[in-house]
Amino acid sequence: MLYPQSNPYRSELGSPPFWNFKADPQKIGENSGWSGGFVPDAEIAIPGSWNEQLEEIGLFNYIGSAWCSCSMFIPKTFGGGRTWLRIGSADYYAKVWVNGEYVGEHSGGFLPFEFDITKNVNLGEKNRITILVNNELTAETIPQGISSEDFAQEGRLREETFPPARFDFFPYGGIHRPVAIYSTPSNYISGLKVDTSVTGSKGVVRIHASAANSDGMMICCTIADVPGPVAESVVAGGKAEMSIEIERCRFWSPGDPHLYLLHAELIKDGKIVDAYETPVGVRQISIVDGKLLLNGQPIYLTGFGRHEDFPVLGKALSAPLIVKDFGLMKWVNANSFRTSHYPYADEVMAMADRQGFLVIDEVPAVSLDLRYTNEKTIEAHKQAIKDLIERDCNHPSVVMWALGNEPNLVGDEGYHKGSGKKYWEEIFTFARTLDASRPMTVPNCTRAGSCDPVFEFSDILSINRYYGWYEYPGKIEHGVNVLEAEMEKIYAQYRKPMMMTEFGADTMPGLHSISDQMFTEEYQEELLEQYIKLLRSKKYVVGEHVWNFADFRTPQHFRRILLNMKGVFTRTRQPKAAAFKLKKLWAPSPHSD
Ligand code: BDP
Repeated sequence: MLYPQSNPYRSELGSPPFWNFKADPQKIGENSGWSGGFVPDAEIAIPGSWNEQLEEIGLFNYIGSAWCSCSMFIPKTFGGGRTWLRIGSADYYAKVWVNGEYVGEHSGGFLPFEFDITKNVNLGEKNRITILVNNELTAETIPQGISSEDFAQEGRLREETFPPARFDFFPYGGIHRPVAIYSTPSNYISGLKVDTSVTGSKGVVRIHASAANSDGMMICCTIADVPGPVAESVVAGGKAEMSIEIERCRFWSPGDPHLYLLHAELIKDGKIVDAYETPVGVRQISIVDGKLLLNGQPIYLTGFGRHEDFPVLGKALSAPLIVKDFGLMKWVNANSFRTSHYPYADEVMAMADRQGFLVIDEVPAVSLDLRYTNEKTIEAHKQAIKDLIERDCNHPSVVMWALGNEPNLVGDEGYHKGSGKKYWEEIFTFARTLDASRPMTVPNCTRAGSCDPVFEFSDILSINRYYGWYEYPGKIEHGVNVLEAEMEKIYAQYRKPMMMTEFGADTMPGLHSISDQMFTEEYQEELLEQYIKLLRSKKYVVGEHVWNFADFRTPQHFRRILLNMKGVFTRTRQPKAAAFKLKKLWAPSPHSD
């Protein structure tokens, strides 16, 4: 699925900022004909989560169905071929009608989806888009859900959160990324996948194009500012393959995130009928002799696990916030981040390409509880991997896939007695068929321990540890000693590069102490510094990601004061003392180029 763009052959229309909204807790909307129109409870801004936005009408903790509807005028001159409706993301399920006609549905949050609405729209008129969104999760969805009853049955009442969740971030509901209507010609380029490699000073760009209704037509590709012949290939079975070599190539890296512009044209009887262009960063990622290499040079990742979260917006895309967050990450000398615990917006990934950030791109399989997985869960997990790799495989910034996060957080014994190995073997094997060019990992948690089956399949051993916080509270030094012993044990067993994907401490800005006291700014600074000292002393460590970039909202629980406070920046992006400490520790980034 290509990101929409306007050019002489394609047009794009963004949806209006405010939509009609109606919660549907009894799920009566479909039978009551709301797909054809409903009396709204409120207006909602889209992109936007309903929770904080519509708190005043009681939707702060709302988990369930809700209807969103808007009207869009589509000019007569729009397109002329096919018309598409693209939804940047809806968490976690959406069913869609155009002018009262059903056009499709989609399960799974955090990723875009689209429908061909050519037959449903009236050009030169107003058209009504109606979307039913639902943010309920089950044992068979990715991420998995949990209910109050489950917590009670498992005797885990003290772990119960409100709203109930298996993960430590707020389960916002809504349409979180932009909605657009766009057009393509009827013969059109439907996919443009590139992979790149580095041979000496030469860069090779292999292009795997797809085109619909175009067999026998020609696809021609050029790269702006690169002299040399056009690469061209005839479309057969909807596909065309070609490659372009760039002599004296400017390779993409954090120090020089150079992007070439690839331009593709679809040619029918000597006439251009469609065109599409996409930025391409030429770079190669590899693991050699226990080192993570970018274009043959070792790289060391400094940065954060993050969240898409901000007051009022919830999980909504906000362009100013993207600019701010990248500015702060640059300021603090981070060179990378992980899209914990789900795919981030297309716009974030494109910014990472332009600014030269290295990204660990994560599938939303967070805190999987294998006691409750079945064939449907594993299929949903594979689909989520497929969709993520398909969407993000062209981004040079993506240096690794995280196929999940912290499986077996509950500490089930069966996980180590076979269920874990079976599950992860199937998942890794599947993922590797989709992309052989990037390392894959799954961050491991303390509960899953030092012989977590994910280590066997991961290219990089990713560990999340909170010694000096959840374990050994108040005792940073002891925590770091325990961590060192555990790291040595894991490394001795698996002999692969290791990365600390999470470490940190909740911190209330303004709390201070001259002795080690949890929640103070000094405690966070000290813990991060001690961990980093240890990590730097181990040759097999290839990166350190602090948890978290900024404070973020969580479901309610006695261990959270509304937010997870492990941010190095507050939720509104003010620096805590640790931000200044990291800025020093990360300047200049130790092994990055
Ligand atoms: C880790 C999880 C992360 C949590 C963090 C914490 O990966 O989602 O927010 O712990 O407890 O286990 O702060």
